[in-house]
Amino acid sequence: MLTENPEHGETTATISTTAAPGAERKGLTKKEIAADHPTWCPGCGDFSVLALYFKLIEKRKLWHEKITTIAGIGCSSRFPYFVQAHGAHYIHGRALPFASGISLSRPDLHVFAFGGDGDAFSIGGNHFTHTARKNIKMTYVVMDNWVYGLTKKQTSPTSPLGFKSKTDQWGAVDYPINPIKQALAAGATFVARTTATNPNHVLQMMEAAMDHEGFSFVECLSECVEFYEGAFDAANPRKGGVFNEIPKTHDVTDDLAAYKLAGADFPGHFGIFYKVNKPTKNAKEAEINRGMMEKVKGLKDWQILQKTFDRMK
Ligand SMILES: Cc1ncc(C[n+]2csc(CCOP(=O)(O)OP(=O)(O)O)c2C)c(N)n1
Ligand code: SF4
Ligand SMILES: [Mg+2]
Repeated sequence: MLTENPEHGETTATISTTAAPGAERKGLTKKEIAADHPTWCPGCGDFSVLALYFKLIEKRKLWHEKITTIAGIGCSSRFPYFVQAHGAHYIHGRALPFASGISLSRPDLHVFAFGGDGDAFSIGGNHFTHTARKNIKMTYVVMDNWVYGLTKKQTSPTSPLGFKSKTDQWGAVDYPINPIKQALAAGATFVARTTATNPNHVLQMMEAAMDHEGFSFVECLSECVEFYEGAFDAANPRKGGVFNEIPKTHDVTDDLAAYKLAGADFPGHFGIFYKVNKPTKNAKEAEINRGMMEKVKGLKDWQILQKTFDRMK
């Protein structure tokens, strides 16, 4: 159908992202969304995240051309290969700038970025901070396994003290970062935590993140069975651990309370730590664009160029 593009004031052919009652198009089936066979090790936590992403697409009736799946480099970042939709397996640590460009230029798309703890907080640490503070609309799911999986066991920024790896043969000596605190301090407007062993909760967090108007960050514990087996057993009731949801009394608009909650010893809490509504960079840029379009209304391209040159004289 033809609709007015609210961001640019143009008339473009667009298709609504959700099927209205009686609409001809049906939601996608898992078969239609799944691409390649995942090449992860059997038992890797990332399988669960992928399965729940498919479920989200199915449940929310998102269509191929309305989703984009971006990732950096790492085992977890192979994600877009396995999704039958637009996306990119981009550069290590650079998923967010790439996803930002898409989000800002294509307001009609749902932009999802996936990646690992190394990708997000080591090489991509700067991009994480700036994407969060700019409040660019997208959902970023970090599959945190506390290790560099793809490169076969190096210490990551979330590896706990004492973790023995190829880069810390005598045990990690550097203090790990806390992804939730990091996201809060950077200015993310939606901050949540979940674990791949609790599928219902993962889906719940991904849905809430997708519905958030702004930068939504979800830390998802996802075990690397090859290089950090048992890392998250303490958060898994099936392995004798506990899954503690954030208390119902927690005020999600209180950043200090969220910060305090995030400081609990592992396994800590799961759920939404923080959620506030703040204008996005997308909305602010769209406003500037609207103003500029108004100024040049009715002018031909060469006349706009001439105006620019005149200003430069
Ligand atoms: C610029 C650059 N530096 C280093 C690498 C090597 N490298 C690839 S993936 C990776 C770390 C992956 O760890 P993480 O992001 O936690 O993902 P995981 O494999 O654990 O899912 C590294 C160091 C690279 N590909 N590019
Ligand atoms: S190495 Fe670890 S993170 Fe990578 S696929 Fe295997 S289990 Fe998953
Ligand atoms: Mg990792």
